Amino acid sequence: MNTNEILARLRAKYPGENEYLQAVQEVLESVEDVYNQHPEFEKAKIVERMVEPDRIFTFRVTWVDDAGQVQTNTGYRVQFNSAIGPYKGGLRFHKAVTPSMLKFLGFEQTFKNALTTLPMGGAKGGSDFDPVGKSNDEIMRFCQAFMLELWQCIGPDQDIPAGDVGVGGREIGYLYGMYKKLARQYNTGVLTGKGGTWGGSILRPEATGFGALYFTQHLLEKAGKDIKDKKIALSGFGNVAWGAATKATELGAKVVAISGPDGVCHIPEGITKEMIDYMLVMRASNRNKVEDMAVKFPGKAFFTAGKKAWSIPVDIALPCAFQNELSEDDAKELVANGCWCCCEVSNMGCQPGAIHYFQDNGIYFAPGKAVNAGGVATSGLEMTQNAEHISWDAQEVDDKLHFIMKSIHEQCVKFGTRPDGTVDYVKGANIAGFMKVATAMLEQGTI
Ligand code: 2IT
Repeated sequence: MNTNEILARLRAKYPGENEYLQAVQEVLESVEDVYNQHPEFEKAKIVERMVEPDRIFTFRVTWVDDAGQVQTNTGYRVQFNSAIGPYKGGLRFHKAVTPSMLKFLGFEQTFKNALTTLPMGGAKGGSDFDPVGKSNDEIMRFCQAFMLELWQCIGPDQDIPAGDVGVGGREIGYLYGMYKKLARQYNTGVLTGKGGTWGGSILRPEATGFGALYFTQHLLEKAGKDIKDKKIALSGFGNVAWGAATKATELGAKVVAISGPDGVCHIPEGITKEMIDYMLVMRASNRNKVEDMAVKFPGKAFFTAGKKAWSIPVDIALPCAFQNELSEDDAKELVANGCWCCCEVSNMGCQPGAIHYFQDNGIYFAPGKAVNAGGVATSGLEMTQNAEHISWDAQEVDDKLHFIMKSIHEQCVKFGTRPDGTVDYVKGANIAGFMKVATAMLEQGTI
């Protein structure tokens, strides 16, 4: 494989699609050596096929706001790869959504889903709809309008969307209600992240954050360290950050910083149960302001405008919000303040310069596609429950999630151990996911 040649071709073909090109570059650089040991991959042009989505649906979404004004957004579903299972991945509602962003996320999803040990292909979808400042009724009307188009593209054995940034349990409820009306079928398996009384997995809301902490625990255990009493900074206050804060606190760590687009909240004594509960209120308000935490808990949480979570001295950094949210400068500031571990929970949360800085300075680093895979893995468990018309209790789901995160960590170690015994988790995760998808593509012929 000539990585540079492939990248040059993609850059010329997709100019300006920087996040997608960044994601592809990282995977190709990781797998190059292994790929070259398999001439059958080269012959079947596996990489050239794998970097292109199978198809992208684009559709207009028109809805009426509370003022009676007609609004139009664009909706997308990128069905990236179905070599090892039906398309699976979240829906993102955010003003910055473009087809290219969803392409990068669908590409990453393909490898992540392969790591979960479950049979799921990769997809991503969403819209440039901005939930900030929208009322509950506006959210509902938008979800209904979005599903008017999306329902034709999805199905329990075809493509199974879920939540992502801006799409949580509430949105999945509205989406499912409209799907059911259009399809005239109670097809529980068509979406995951459903409510507990109508086919949802009892642990799905917590799963991404919980899984991330289980992975972090395995990484620390391999490094001979313990999470107890360690200081943690995390970004965001959505569903993922909430699950991560809950589990980190339960394990005895101290979450001393959370952040939002407006700035950072420093919580010197560590986040409390009341504050963690309040994160849900902040998310549901659609205000998107972390300052609300400091207003609610004066004397305990201190807000600084315009600063990131990475400005607070901690042991462990957990980016939980958005891609490229941690820059090389942020990495330098973290390390200068004593940080020695960064587990990416957001998809591609760290910029390449930050990852290189961490790796070059012996900081433990693990990529989002391994660390956050517990979310989609629990979606996979939800699909199994729906297909079998059964429901597992929280303990059973948590046990399975534990087992999956342990297995993902083992795959990273298997494929990522360097000659000196340390682990390159980026390489390990990429090779493990790649080998599974590439083998399936090869066995299924040239299609
Ligand atoms: O990035 C992700 O893995 C998700 N947004 C969850 C996808 C899913 O299908 O549960």
